[in-house]
Amino acid sequence: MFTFIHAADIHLDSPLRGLSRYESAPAESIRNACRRAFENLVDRAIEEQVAFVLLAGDLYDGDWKDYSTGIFLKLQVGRLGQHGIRVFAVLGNHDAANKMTKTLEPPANMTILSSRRVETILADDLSVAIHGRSFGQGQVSDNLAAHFPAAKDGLFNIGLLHTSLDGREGHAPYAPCTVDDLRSKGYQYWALGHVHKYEVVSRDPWIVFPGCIQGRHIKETGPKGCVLVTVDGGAVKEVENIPLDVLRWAFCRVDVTDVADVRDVLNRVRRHMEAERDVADGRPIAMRIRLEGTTGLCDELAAYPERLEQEVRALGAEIAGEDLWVERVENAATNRMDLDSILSDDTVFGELLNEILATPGGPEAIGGLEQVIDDLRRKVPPEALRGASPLSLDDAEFIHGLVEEAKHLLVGRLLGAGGAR
Ligand SMILES: [Mn+2]
Repeated sequence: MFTFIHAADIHLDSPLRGLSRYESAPAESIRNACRRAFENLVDRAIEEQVAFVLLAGDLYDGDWKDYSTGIFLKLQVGRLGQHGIRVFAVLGNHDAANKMTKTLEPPANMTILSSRRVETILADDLSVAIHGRSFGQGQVSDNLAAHFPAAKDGLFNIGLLHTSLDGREGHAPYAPCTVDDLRSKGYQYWALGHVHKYEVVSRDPWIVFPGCIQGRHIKETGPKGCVLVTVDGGAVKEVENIPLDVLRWAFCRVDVTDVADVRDVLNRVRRHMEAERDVADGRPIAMRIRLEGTTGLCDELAAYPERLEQEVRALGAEIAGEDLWVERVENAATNRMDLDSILSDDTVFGELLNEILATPGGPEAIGGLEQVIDDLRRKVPPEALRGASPLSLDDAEFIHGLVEEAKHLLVGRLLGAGGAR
């Protein structure tokens, strides 16, 4: 019997895009989170006395800024080496062979499989064969799995590959292949990477995406880590998902249907915050709050987004101190009923609201808007144009969304100020 760890998508020293927009962001702890999570992986591997560690691509986020990234890796993989633990890795689209201009010799106990052909490594002492192939360039559209050899009889066969499989939402389609392509090889375990969310694709054979080891932005929510695989008698006995993350991202959708007042809204937000804090197991949390549902309070909430956001931030501080950072507050609550009745009123106020809401969202349809966007493009810092939620000023759909938001903010303020109450 032996165990191994399968991890992927470490994205060491991934740059923090967009975070500088938030003055309250715990940028330093997010910056270091991937390194801390990798240290956790090494600690766990030593503790479990695993036979080896598999890294299925995107160990690095891209070309190193300096050599400290490589030195960090040497240090951590070196710790594994001191305990006789080997590391087998393939390169993915982020750290493909042709992307890395700075390199260091890999540590003696680490093998990076070839990007030119499928390579098979035999660990005779364990009766294991590891078949894998690295990405030679960032964009691989070939089916790499097709060239993997058939399983070696009498051995525990592992396929190590960075792939989007038959397509996964939010992930570029690299090295595409089907579950049947993998199944046809007769391996016992496929150690995949690229998809940042934990997924057991199949149990016969085992085909697993461990997910990334540390969430880096609001699209990477929930626990992140690796899997610990136990092999007994040439077959997988157990696959355990192990969290390694040091900071957790949470996207909370708070239903505010029928709330009585702002205090009521905050009470509902509080319940979500407390629930997330309780499952985070002492880790700091970066949280986005999105209000949803239908409420008579909608306009009041929409009219003063800054105040709402500050109330929510203050609540986060009350509940978990510096361990809860509110990344953003989104108000998607609606108030159809009230608005509908005013819009059908034959008053000047009703007409005004109708006119605002009828304004088309395209920049070409609103006089002067294109000029405003041009000005904006010159003024915003470049990092605001990149990252997980960039200001996509050239994206018509994005501009449309902003115009819609502005319309509802305006209508909310008008309803609050005059007509409705
Ligand atoms: Mn990838």
